Amino acid sequence: MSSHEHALPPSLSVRPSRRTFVKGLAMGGVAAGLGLWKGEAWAQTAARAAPVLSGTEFDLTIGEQLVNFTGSPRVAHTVNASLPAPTLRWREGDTVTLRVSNRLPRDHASIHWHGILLPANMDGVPGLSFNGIGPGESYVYRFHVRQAGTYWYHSHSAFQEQIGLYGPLIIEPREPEPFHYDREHVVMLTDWTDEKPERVFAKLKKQAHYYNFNRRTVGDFLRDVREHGFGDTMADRAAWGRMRMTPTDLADVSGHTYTYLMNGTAPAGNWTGLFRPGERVRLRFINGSAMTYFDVRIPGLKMTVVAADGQHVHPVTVDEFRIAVAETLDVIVEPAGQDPLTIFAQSLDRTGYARGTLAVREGLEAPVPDLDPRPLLTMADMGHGEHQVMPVEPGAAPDPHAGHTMPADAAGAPPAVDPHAGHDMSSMNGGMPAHPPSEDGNPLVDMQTMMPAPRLEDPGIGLRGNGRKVLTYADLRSVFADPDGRDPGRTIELHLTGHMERFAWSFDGIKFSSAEPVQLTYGERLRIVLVNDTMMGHPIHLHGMWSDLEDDDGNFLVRKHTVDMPPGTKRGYRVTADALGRWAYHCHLLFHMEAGMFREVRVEE
Ligand SMILES: [Cu+2]
Repeated sequence: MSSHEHALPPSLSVRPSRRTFVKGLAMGGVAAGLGLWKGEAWAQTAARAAPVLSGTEFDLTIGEQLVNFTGSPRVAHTVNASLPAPTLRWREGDTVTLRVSNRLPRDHASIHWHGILLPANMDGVPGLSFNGIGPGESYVYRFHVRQAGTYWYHSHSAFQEQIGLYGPLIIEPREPEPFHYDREHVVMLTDWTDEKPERVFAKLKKQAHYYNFNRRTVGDFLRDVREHGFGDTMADRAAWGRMRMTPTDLADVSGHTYTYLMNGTAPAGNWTGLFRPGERVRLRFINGSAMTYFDVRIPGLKMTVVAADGQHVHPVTVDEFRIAVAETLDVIVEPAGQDPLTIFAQSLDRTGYARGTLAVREGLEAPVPDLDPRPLLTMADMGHGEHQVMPVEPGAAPDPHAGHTMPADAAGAPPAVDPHAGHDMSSMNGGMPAHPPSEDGNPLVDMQTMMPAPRLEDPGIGLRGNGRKVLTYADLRSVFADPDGRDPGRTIELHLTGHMERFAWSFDGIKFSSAEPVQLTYGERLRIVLVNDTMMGHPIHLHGMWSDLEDDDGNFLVRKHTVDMPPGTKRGYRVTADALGRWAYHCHLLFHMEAGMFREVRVEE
């Protein structure tokens, strides 16, 4: 028995057979149309670039398509039989018309244009923007393009985004850009699973640790005792035990089921982007994953970040960046010689990677780095720098040095924090935040952060002090001043909440199904403050309007459409409610959104 098996709970005696990272097939990808699939003669085709469609009129057909990334054919949902969907190229200032036809036999479908400013009925969210596109039906999207940059599009129906319905969206600017480049490549990073996403979700609901095989073992424990002493190790373990999670809970779904794709190509397939030595190459990174944060670097090459979420930023040169789900980053690289270079995108939990190669011709490859050591989430990650960790005893005063505590124990223990003490705690403990009353005694909430901070300059767990210059949000500065200019007229604070074991995710402990819309007044400038009370990162996306991230002092920092919220952080951003209608506001981790971390934002006169 391997050490992994010792650590698995008995309920997991039936496990996926592939316990190592799935590198996929060299020639995997879109295999054949359904006509061929029904016969016997389907064949793998070589990894290929998704087609590029440009202009102002687009016909997009959603259908089923056979793909094969691991040796087992599976049905994906695709646009124009392509995975990723075709790269769309628009021009700022044009009016685009997109006829989207749904050829799925049974399911409704939709396309949402991520990060795009448009009328609410063009946003593609079933239930808010429209009713979705029924099987055999089509929907015509038409709107004026008011921005430029790197974006993407994806289904907003059920779990279609996990099974292939996503593609890059590039908008050419009207004005020249503040940097120069000779060629460009889209680098779209996604996660693929051979399991049906409905089944993945059901397993997470039943056993949230299902895909987390990285349990610590007795051997690890003894090593901790050697290194840190018995008392500290015990205290640390007791604290983790009370949280009902393990320090390796970095991702809900891991490389044990996921194959990580670069432009629809598994690592073994080695997607390749060509360059000539000395060229300046623009790479448009898009994280189109359902659930995976990627840490990206190109060993031997510096990357100069020039845009984030499609919007220009002051250039900043880095060795590595973390890209949250739904974010985009544009970088310029200058490969000087003939040597191939690996684009290495490891998952945050270090259970796998996507990779590809920059090369002067097809067929070359460079060494692929080992995965970094798996980071351990410590209590100190949760908003406080001290390595002092104390378990919170029922009824005891909360420890201000512990990052998180539990508001209520679902197993029946008394709450660790007095549910009525929010304001008193603030005065008692200085930095202690007030939590919304809806979190108190809430069976959907098992943690609260005690010392939240913006931590904009923190590279994040697993990237600190790794010897490389890692991009942080503090490095991202828009090239323009606050485009609105008004001070926010009011502040809305929302807490990101969850219960790890129940796989329950929500805002303020209230799931979407029982929540009232967030009401905004047309034209107002307001501030949204998010506090992450959970131990996972959540990329939060507001549709239809920009999220203008503020720095530690509340000044405008950078314009984004998706704001990542690492565990224990508190971050503020400004929103101009300049788009009437009903808009989605949610965590972009697909299974978190589905579990309830979603709100309607309603902008009314
Ligand atoms: Cu989330």
